[in-house]
Amino acid sequence: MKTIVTSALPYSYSMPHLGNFTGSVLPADVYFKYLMMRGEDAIFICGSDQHGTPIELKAIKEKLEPEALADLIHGQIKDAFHDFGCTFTHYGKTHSEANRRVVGQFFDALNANKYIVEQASTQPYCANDRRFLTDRLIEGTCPYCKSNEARGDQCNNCGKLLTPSQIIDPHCNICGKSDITFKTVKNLAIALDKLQSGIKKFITSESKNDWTKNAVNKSLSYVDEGLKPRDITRHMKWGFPVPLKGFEDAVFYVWFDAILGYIGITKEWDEKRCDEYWKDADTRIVHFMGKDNIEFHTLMWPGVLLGSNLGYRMPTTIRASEYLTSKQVKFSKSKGVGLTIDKALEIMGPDYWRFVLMYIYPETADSEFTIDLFVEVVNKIMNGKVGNLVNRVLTIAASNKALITKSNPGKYEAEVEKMTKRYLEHFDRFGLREALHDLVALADYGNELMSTTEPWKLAKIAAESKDAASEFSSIMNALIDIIYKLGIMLHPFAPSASTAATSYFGITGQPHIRMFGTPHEINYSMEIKPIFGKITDAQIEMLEKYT
Ligand code: B3M
Ligand code: ZN
Repeated sequence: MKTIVTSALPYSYSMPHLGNFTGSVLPADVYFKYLMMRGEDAIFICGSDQHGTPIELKAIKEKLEPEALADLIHGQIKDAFHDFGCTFTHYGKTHSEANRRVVGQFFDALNANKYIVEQASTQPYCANDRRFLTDRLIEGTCPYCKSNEARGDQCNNCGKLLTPSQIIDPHCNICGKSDITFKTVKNLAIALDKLQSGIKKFITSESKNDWTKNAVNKSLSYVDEGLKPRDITRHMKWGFPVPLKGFEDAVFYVWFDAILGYIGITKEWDEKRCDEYWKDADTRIVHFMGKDNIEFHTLMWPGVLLGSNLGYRMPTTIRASEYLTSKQVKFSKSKGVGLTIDKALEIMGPDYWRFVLMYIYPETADSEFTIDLFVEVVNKIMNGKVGNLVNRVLTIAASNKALITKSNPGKYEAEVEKMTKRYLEHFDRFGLREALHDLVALADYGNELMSTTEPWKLAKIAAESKDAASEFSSIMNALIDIIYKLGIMLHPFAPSASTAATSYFGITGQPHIRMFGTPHEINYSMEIKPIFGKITDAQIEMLEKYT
């Protein structure tokens, strides 16, 4: 079986912040690393979402071509993900020749299959700026939840899809004025109404594959309300031109070519292997995203795939995270301020962020990031529980190596095995945060074993007492086994610390789950160094700058 893992494609108008990263790229990378440890045939696809109004606007402001700006930021984002230890099979972009071809091919197929309809819609027009206001350019009050966070396409607060005319008290996001009139324009739309029964069938059958609850509930409630044709073109300049007479002034709507970007980016990676993955009946497709991206992946995307009927696989698993929020530290992508991922790495190395963010990962409910929590997880858990255990076991073992003899699995091994099994089971059902907590539980078990049995005391009397010697050896075998396994289990979460910990056992490169069961011995010639450190006051001060 093949697996395609994707993360929602970050908009390349500004650097993602920690909340964005935790919502999709990080869990996707953690899961992909797990699949690699399992030796699965998997690829990890992501890239920059380069079209859309915000980039066009920012380009106008910065007097750049939108493409030049989008490529510039794309490069910066790509570098930051690399620095974060993310191992994409390919990190591409949506404004590529490969994606342009994919979009054209799907559009033609949808059109030939009669799923493209013309829709006249009234579009907001700002008389002051003399332009149509797309998506994010119009803001106002949401007709459903009455928050003032409604945008042209979606409410930021309740997540409902919107059309601009539904917005109450709209204003223009460029000039801030309410000098808005609605003019009639023609757009092309995908007839989701005609695809409704297929989409519903898809949701009901595929959601059995570990979809997050929010994804199932939201998708079903939209389908039950009844789907409507959804525009796939926009009257603006930046984007892929629409290859149809009468639409020379329009481009494809950013979501249409972004969602197809999953295929376009895979083509950009490898034209031939793309189809080997996407068209194989045995391929599993796992999409990670934030909860605000659900509808696009569970309604529009399957609609595009079903309606085009080009033989590409439908999504298998939808993993939509809740939000990582922070009242204390600033997270804002649209404003481009706050703790962005590149800035975060100037403070602490990638392992610390990855571990902490997954430790509080908003898997089933929003989760709040605070500096205190960050400090606590780094100091008490990473360094205090995991790092110290690895260090102490290595040190005690190194100074008493003659006393440690290979023994049969003792009473502790069964417990250790149960704990690693739990980690694997959680991972297999996408319980990423739980898997990390299982890892910490194993470290707790090791620490408890150490403090209740005090092996260093046994070592001292081992010369006189045969019982103490054998007890020491059996405890040390268990502890060594624990730190060996912890080293492997750390890989998806803290890859560098995992490399450091497993290197004491002669493992070079990426660890593998099957190594759990292989014999392992400490390489005593290596210098013992801590795998994690504590956060310093200077680092805390740097973090506080973002409050
Ligand atoms: N660019 C992500 C966002 O809403 C959006 C995802 C596209 S996934 C095809 O920030
Ligand atoms: Zn305006």
